[in-house]
Amino acid sequence: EPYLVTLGDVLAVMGARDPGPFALGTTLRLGIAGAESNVAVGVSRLGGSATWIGRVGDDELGDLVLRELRAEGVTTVATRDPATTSLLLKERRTSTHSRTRYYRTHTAGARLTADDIPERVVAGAAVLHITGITPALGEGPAQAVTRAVDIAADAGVTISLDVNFRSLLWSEAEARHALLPLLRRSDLVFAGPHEAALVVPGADGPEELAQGICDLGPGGAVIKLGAEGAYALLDGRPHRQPAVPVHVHDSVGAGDAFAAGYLAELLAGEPPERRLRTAALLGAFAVSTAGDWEGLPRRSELGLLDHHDDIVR
Ligand code: KDG
Repeated sequence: EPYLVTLGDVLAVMGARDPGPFALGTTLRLGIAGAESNVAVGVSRLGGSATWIGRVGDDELGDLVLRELRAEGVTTVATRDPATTSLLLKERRTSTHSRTRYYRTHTAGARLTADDIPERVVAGAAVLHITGITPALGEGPAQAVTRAVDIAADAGVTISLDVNFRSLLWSEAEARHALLPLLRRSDLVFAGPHEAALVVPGADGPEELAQGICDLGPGGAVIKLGAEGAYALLDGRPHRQPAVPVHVHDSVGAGDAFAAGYLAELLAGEPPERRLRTAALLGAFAVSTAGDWEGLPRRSELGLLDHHDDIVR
C-alpha cells in the first residue's frame, strides 16, 4: 500500500481553555501538535497510510505524543531522547487573538539527526512530506531533512514541501537560504503568498508566485489563499480552488489540513481537481474546530460541510 512519510518535531501543547492573560493564571488543556504530524494524522483519518519519524523525550509528554499518534493510526519511527519533549504554550489573550510561545531549544525534537532517518522507510514511501519548520530547529534537524530528501530523490519518491515559515524560529533571510536548496529538489510545494514571496522575491499575485516556484524546479506549486481558497499550478496547468465557507473558530492547523487532504488524494491516485477539493474541505474542518488536528474528518464525513442544514439528523 502506498504510504506517506514525514519527519519533524511534535510538541506537547498546553492551551488556555478560556480567553485571558496567562500572567493571571488560567486553566490549561494538554494536547499535542506539530505541522508534520498534523499532516500524518489528516492522511490517516482519510484512510491513507502515514509514517512519522522523529524524536520525543523519554518523559510523560513523549508518551502522550506517541500514544496520540498511534491512536490515530500513524506509524511512528521514534527515538526516545533523554532531553524533554518540546512544548508549545497557547495563550488566548482575547477571544479573537492568540499568542504562542515555544519551548523547544535543547529539546528532544531539536536533537534529531540524519542518523535517525531509516533509509528503507523513506525509500519505500510514495510521498515524503517535509516542512520549513524542521530545518529551523537546528543543524541536526536540518541535516535529517536533507538526508530524507537525498534518499527520496534517489528512490524516485515524490517530495512535498510546505514552506511553513515560523518567524519565532528564524529570520526570513535564514529561511530563504535553508529552504531554497530543498525547494529546488521538491516535486510539490505548498505556501501562503507571504511564504512564496520569501522564496520568489519580486513575484506578485498567486499566478506569478506559483510560476516562480515552478521555474525553480518543482512540477507543482499550491498557493494557499485562506478564505479565498487556493491557486495551483500543476504540470503547467492552472487550477483555482474556492474555499469552503465556514465559521472560523481556530485557524491554526489549516495549512497542514489542506496539505493532508491534497496528499491523501494523491496517494489514493485521484486527479488534481479532487485533491484540491479535499484539501479545501480539510482546511475548512481545521478552521471550524478547536485544535490543529482533532477536528479533521474521516472520509465518510467529507460531505458534512456540504449540508446546508446545521444539524444532520
Ligand atoms: O501548523 C501548525 C503548527 O504551527 C503547530 O502545530 C505547531 O508545529 C508547530 C510549529 O512548529 O509551529
